[in-house]
Amino acid sequence: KETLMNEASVKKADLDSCPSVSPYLRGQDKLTFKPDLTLEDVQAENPKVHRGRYHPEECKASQRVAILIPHRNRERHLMYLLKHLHPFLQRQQLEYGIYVIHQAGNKKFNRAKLLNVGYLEALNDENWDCFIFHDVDLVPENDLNLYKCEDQPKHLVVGRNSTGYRLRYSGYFGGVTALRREQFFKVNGFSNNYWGWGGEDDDLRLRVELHRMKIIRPMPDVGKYTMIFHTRDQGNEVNGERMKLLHQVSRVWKTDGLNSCVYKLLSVDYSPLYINITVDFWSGP
Ligand code: UD2
Ligand code: MN
Repeated sequence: KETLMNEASVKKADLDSCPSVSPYLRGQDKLTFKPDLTLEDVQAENPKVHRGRYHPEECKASQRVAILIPHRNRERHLMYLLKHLHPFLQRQQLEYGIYVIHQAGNKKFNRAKLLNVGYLEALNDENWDCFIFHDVDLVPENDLNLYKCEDQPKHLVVGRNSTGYRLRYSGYFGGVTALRREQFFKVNGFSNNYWGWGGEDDDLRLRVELHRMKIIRPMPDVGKYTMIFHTRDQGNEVNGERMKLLHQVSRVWKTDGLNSCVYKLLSVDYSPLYINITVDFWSGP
C-alpha cells in the first residue's frame, strides 16, 4: 500500500525527460473516417485526456504545447480531427492542451483574430511554451511530423491530398504552423483585420520575415495532411481587401495584432476532449 502511495505522489518534476525520439512513433498512417463515428466514441478511445489536456505519465515532456483551432460550424471536421490528433500527440509524448476558439454569430469569419484570442486566453490558463495554429479540417498523416516548436517558426503542411502533396507556392504559410510563445509575441501575433477568406497566413509570413526569422518545414514525405473535403463556408467569402492589407504589413504590424485584439469573451467550457472558447467580434463588416 505504501509503495502505491509513493508512486502516486511522484511529481511531474521528478520524472526523467522524455527521450528525444518517442518509442511510440509509427510514421505514415492510413487514416480512416468512419461515417458513424460519434464524439462519445472518441472520448472512450481517449480515457487519459482530461479537460482537453494530456501529459505523459512515464516522462517529462520537453515543451508544453497548446493546439489552437479556429472554428465555426464544422462539428464533423472537429470530431475527426480530435479522433486522430489525440492519439497522434500522445504517441509523440507531448504535454498538450487543445483549444477550440469558436466565433459566435454569423458575421464574416476571422480566422486570424480567433487565433490571437486563442493565444491570449490559453496563456491565462497555463504558461504554454509552444503554439500550434491548426485548421479544423487538416489531419496529419505521419507522426514523425512533430507538433513541437523550433528555433524558427515552422510550417507543418508541406502538402495535402487535394494538391498532390506539393507545396502550393514558396512562402506558403497556411494550414498548420508552430511558433514559440516568444516568436508569436515578437511579431505581435496575427493581424486582426482579415475578415473572410485569405491573406492572413501570408500576413503572418511577412511579419515573421520582417523579424528576420526563417520558416522551416519538415521533409515532404513527413509533412503530409489529408484535408477533409469541404466547399467555401457561408460567412467566409473571399476577402477582396487582402492584397491591400498585405502591402501595409511593415507599417502596421506594431499596432495591429495581439496588442489591439479586442473581443467579447462569451464562455470558456472544459469538455473532455478540448477547451472551448466562444467569442464575439462586434466590429468588422
Ligand atoms: C486555407 C488555409 C488556411 C487559411 C485559409 C484562408 C490551407 C491548408 N489552409 O484554407 O490556413 O489560410 O486558406 O483564410 O492552405 N473555419 C471554420 N468555419 C468557417 C470558416 C473557416 O471553422 O465557417 C476555419 C476552419 O478551421 C478552417 C479554417 O478556418 O479549416 C480555414 O478555412 P477553410 O478551410 O474554408 O479554407 P481553406 O481550406 O482554403
Ligand atoms: Mn480547409
